[in-house]
Amino acid sequence: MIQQEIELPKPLDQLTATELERKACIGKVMTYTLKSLTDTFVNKGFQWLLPVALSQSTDPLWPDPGASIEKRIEVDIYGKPVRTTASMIIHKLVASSTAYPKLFILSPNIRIEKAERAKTGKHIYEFTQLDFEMCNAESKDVFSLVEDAICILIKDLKREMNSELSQLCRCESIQVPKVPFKIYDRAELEAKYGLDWEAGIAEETTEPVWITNIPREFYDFEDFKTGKWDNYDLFLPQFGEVLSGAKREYEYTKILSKIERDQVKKDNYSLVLKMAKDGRLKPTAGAGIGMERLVGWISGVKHIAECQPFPRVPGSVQEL
Ligand code: ASN
Repeated sequence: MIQQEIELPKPLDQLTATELERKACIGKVMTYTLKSLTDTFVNKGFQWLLPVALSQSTDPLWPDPGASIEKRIEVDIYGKPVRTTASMIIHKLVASSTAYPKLFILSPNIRIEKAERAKTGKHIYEFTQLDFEMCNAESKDVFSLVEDAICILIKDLKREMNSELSQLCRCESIQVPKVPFKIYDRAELEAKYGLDWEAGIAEETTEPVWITNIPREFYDFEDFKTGKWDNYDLFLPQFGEVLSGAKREYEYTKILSKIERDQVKKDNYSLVLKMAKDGRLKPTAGAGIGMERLVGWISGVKHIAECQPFPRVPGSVQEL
């Protein structure tokens, strides 16, 4: 895809009066989006967990061809190494297998993306996921939950945020999608569009679509017989990926063999391995919605850091 030349979002103190107005407008869309989605999850019986920032175990983000992490942050506290949260996937597996069968978290994720990703418009080095997990659930349960949450959100936004959407010139482009969303297999898309299938489908589709069967981290379910992955991304038209998730692995031997295959450090995952070995890890499914991406799509931004009060553009560090 031809990368459009985009201006990088500036910090608050450098914005003109008009730019501040636009910023405030996007801020209102963010507020309403957070309200609508958290209401939907609470109404559907999910418990709202608070996030953590430092843990021994975090998302390995490996092997994922989409990941481009320049640096992994590790510090010592109380004589032990901890990492900043890359995603709360491991916490979700443990929490939804024990005290919180249906949970969600507004989780700040730190991923120090390579500086050359500054102008993709889709990457920021700190972002927030609405990360959720359900015990004894499958992919189809996640699909219908997310489709419902997005339709409620867009319907309500069009009613309650009409003036903001019109200020952002998004009244026409944002419509309540048709359900169920179409499902595509990544292998099919690769055959059609080649390796740049992500850009291909994002440009072509006029409705949100699910993409399944994407090879990635050990915690997503992989059928060893067929080689297919029971996982998914949600792609938005003219935008791209806004959510990723999966049905999860919960069997000890599979998790162990995948960790070893991927050459991921086993010591960082000893708790989840022990729980799986003891039969205490349950079959769950879930996903995480990138909040800046979702609101960025709704608002029609060129760069998702426009949705952040304090932009986290790869390669640049500001005072705030
Ligand atoms: N939140 C994602 C999931 O639920 C994981 C990630 O962000 N890497 O699968």
